Amino acid sequence: MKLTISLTLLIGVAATFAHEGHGDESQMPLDYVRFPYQAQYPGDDTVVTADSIFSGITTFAKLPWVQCLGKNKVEAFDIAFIGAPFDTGTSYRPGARFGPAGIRAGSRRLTLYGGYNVPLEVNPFFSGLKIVDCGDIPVTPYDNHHAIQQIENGHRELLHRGPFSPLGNDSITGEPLVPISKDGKHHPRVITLGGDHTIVLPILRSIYTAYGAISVIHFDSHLDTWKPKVFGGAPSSQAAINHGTYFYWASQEGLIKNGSSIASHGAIRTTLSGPTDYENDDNSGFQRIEAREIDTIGQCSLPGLMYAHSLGSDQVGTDGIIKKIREVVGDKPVYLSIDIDSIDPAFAPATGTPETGGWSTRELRTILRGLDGLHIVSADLVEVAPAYDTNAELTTMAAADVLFEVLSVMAKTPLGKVKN
Ligand SMILES: *[C@@H]1O[C@H](CO)[C@@H](O)[C@H](O)[C@H]1NC(C)=O
Ligand SMILES: *[C@@H]1O[C@H](CO)[C@@H](O)[C@H](O)[C@H]1NC(C)=O
Ligand SMILES: [Mn+2]
Repeated sequence: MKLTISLTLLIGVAATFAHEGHGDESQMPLDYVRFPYQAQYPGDDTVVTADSIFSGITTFAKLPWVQCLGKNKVEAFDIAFIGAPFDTGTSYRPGARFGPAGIRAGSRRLTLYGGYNVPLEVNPFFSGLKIVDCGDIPVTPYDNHHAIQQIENGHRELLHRGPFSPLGNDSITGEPLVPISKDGKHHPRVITLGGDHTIVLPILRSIYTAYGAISVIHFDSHLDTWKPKVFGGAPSSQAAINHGTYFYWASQEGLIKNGSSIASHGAIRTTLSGPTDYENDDNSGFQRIEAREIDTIGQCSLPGLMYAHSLGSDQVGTDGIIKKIREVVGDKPVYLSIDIDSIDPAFAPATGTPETGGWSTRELRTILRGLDGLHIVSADLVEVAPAYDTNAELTTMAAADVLFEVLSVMAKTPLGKVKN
């Protein structure tokens, strides 16, 4: 038994370094043992050390820690988790600088049973991709201008590192895939742990260098396209860049695709300064899906028939939301940004600007799985402020599980297309 496990370990490690790529089932996500519950005891010299999900150093999902921005500057990967512990763009509750550490703590349990995602029929940790936790980008808490530059530089350095696995061939035609990026290169994916939402401005500046203006799927209870005069009053040019205005700036800078059907907000339910906030949001290129639409989408709204008729079952509830998002972004390369406040504070209270009336954790996870097949080039999860969490780690667990869905969707779809 012990021999079998250590052989599996050796084969796994060997295969990982042999550039096997997609379809290979043998990546080892855990440094020491195949599954934590199989931890070996010290004294067994075939295993480095005993480790289990509640002990040892905490990385996202117990993935290997690679100092991607430090001594392991040349190490290649396919998907990297990286923290951006920045929260000095927050309007209400500060504390998201502890988000990366909190999300990692909430993610410890993800591989307890091995990490197979039942509805998506994939185990991202054994999909042949090399997935690592790069630690955090160094971010100063004293100077927002400098911090935003640090985040862009850190993200860019990861994004432009050659990926570990080749793109492989199309699963249907067998034709070799070519990159979908604008610079023609195959880039790894970066999943950023926020941090407040301001971090998405430097991230989109980084994404632009590889993909050009990008489509965005944004889950949030807020618009985040507010004009600086409306959100924060803009007493200085630096104050004008904050967690309620970064999409306004991203649009102004041409980082997100503009036009009628390119970017999509989901879970919106904020109050406004007035209806003009929605006009401004339209001008920033976004389509909105309000949180409450989950109850009504696809249902006949003729007077008196409000709840009597529903259309096809693929057009109501979470399916209706998924359909609407997919129609908006199509098969374009897309950046995914998730504010934990899209989930109702009953399930995820520890956040910068909580809004009641949101989606459940189950609903958001279902909607994210509905993005299966989209070309998600990178993603983030932001606004987790662990100091406001329950002792049961409700919010950080929700954040980790949401990212597990994102990771699973990414693992299923390579960032390539058949040349035509
Ligand atoms: C992709 O197809 C080529 C032939 O076009 C083949 O040589 C190669 O082994 C295939 N790669 C994978 C990962 O299947
Ligand atoms: C985006 O497009 C809309 C409508 O086409 C336009 O009104 C708006 O000015 C554009 N925004 C930017 C930043 O180009
Ligand atoms: Mn936000």
